[in-house]
Amino acid sequence: MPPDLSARIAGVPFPLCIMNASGALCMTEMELLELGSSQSGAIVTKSMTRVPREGNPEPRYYQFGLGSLNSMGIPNLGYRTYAELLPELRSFGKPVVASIAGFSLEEYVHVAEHISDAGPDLVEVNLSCPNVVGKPQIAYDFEASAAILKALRPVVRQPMGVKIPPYLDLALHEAMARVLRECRVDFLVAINSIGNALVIDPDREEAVIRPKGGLGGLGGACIKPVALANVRVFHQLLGPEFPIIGVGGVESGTDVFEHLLAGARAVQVGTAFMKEGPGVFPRLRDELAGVLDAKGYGAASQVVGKLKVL
Ligand code: RRO
Repeated sequence: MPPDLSARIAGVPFPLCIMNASGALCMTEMELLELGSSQSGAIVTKSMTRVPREGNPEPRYYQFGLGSLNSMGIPNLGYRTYAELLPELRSFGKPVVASIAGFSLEEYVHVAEHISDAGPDLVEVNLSCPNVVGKPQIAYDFEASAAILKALRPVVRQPMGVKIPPYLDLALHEAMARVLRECRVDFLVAINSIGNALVIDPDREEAVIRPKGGLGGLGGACIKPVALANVRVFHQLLGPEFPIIGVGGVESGTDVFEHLLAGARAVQVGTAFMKEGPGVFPRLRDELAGVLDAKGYGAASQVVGKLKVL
């Protein structure tokens, strides 16, 4: 019998514990439909705002050996278009995760209310976009985060999750864990890209992307240790019953396995999906099945949080 690679997040069944990360090839109707027919365990949308956005000037995405750097600037079609697409997206028979963003508490509430009415399976509240000039990442401000999540809780009728930025000090993990408990958040997505990184092309003597003087969100293989640490620490702080989706540096079945060990029930794939397209999902699925099989596990869920402590 092949290992069971399904997952359950806040009561919602996922046929496969591997899905796209918000932002990676999930903005246009075509991209979302392609995700629907792919092997991805869910369809996660690009973070949506009240009105459509073009995003930042190009070049705004760069791939290199260690990962990727982006400063997209939340380009999206606006929540109305995603709300209209939802019935078709749901017909693929896997969860649809609506990612929402905003520039004010009122915008978050407006977008959440309307997208919740359209009936996604889960709502992912992005509190961690690093790429808008003059707009700090909300999740580094715990009071502002709590205010938004408290306002969203009564209007989001689906399981509500939060996408956090990387935290690099345990006092910050603890502060966010308190907010998540206080605001009755149902699941966590950890982590967004590491904000405001710089990649330089030494030949051209310039930054590789244009916006914000070249600063952008770092993703891919090089951020895996930071992602794993955040998954691990939140798993310990919030307890084994609290669902966590791990994101960061998933490029192989072994990377998925490591996220599971750290405490993730499922993973999202950004940089590797951008690089490989939808073929990444069956590849990771088969590789994970191989890793679990070789180690004698019958299900991905058996591994969650089982990291051994030295
Ligand atoms: O659109 C972006 O620039 C972006 C977003 Br909303 C996000 O949450 N994370 C990221 O790396 N880029």
